Amino acid sequence: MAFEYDDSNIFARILRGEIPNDTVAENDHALAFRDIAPKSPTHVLVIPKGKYVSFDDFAANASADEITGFMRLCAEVCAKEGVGLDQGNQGFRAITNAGSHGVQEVPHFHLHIMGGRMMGPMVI
Ligand code: IU
Repeated sequence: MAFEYDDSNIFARILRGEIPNDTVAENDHALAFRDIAPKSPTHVLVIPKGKYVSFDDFAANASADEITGFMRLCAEVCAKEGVGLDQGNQGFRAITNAGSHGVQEVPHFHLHIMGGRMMGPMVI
């Protein structure tokens, strides 16, 4: 079964400029913005500009340029937010939820980059 992208999802609307967002960084292939309900001092969502439902959709179907652009923007966010390991920061957690078992709320692939506090153990 193919991945079915819903153009009415909230992140698609953000990408179309219909809804404002608190942008942290952007490049040709991805946008990073602050989560509207942050669960940690740093809580940034990184989304591809292309129409990908979930991590597995993006991993299977995005081009090499899209994947590189997405990943480099993640690195830029870590550096900008002062959580990346390269400058002696204390680190972060990067997670993505997929589908109903993953408890994904918004059906446009996004990576949560969370930091600024000690995370708890992974909850399963
Ligand atoms: P999830 O991985 O799909 O479960 O997470 C969706 C996230 O999107 C969640 O942390 C929300 O707070 C966040 N979010 C947002 O930043 N802006 C919005 O308008 C909406 C959700 I709706």
